[in-house]
Amino acid sequence: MFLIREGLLKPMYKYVPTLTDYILREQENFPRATGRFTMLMTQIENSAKIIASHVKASGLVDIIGKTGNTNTFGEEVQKLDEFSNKLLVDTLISSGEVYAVVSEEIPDPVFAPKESKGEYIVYFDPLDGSSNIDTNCPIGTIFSIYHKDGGLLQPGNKQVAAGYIIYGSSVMFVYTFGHGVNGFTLDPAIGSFLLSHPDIKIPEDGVYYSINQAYEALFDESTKKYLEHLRTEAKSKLRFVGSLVADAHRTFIKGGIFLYVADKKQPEGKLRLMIEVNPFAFLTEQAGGKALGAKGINPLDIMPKHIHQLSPFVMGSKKNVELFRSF
Ligand code: AHM
Ligand code: MG
Repeated sequence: MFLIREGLLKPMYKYVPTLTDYILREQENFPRATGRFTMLMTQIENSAKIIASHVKASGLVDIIGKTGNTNTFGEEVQKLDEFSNKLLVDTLISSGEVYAVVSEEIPDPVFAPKESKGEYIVYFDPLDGSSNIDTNCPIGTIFSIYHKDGGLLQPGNKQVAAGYIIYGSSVMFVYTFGHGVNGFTLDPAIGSFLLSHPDIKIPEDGVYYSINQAYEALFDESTKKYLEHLRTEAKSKLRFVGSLVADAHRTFIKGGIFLYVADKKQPEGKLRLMIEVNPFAFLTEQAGGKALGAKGINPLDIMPKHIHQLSPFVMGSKKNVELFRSF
């Protein structure tokens, strides 16, 4: 210790907070906190690690074959989705911390049994971007947490926390409690998420725009004009993975804009308000960016009518989103 203090010996290790350290420290800011919320976050963290290990192994074991089942919306469900869904439902319901969970893969909410009912409602998409599972492209888990007192249908501005886990070239856990956004990268050697991206802020503007341009013929005139402007007048670059978690994550880090707008075939868009749009709108706001929902209003202010309600979604750097809005 003395040698280190005197600068005679360089320390070998630098202390880097883990996700668990960080959540525990944040809990200290709430003097009346009971630790239950920390327990819930720990359950999500542990599930993410298990899903990450399965995603990594998916090319090795025969787990990615399609099951032939379809989800609530008639979409094909693949085995990793089913696994991740079951893991999260079972873990959270048996944790004693949740009142109910709502999964993208299940039409109705799942309620915890009377004897182990907790205080929170967790909305989640267990494995978003499922069309990318067997292509080695990034996929992710999205979660959004509410206090049970507001009931199942609450506007996004009532979220207690929201975040996502991206299973990409590295695995990252990114979340907000409403005090900024922090990102943690999984160190596979020790099995811990380490703080790698403190206080993430979306750049003021960026060159990337992300939209499924194949639907352009179905977009309204103003969106077509906006895209034409990007192609001809602005120095823009198109990036679209088809995995919201990956496209939004890039937008958080590099700036730019992500859009999944309404079109003639999907008049309400494709993304789910409570499961996909609101968690990302909360994160976007906390990272200093801007989000738009139906009719260009803040999705966080929309009172949902249905747990699986759809919504158009635009998010990203303030300047890019304002430019889109000006069209
Ligand atoms: P999923 O939850 O079934 O994976 O669907 C949601 C995904 C988003 O991640 C992505 O932004 C979008 O669907 C892509 O849709 P499309 O194939 O119409 O471009
Ligand atoms: Mg999804």
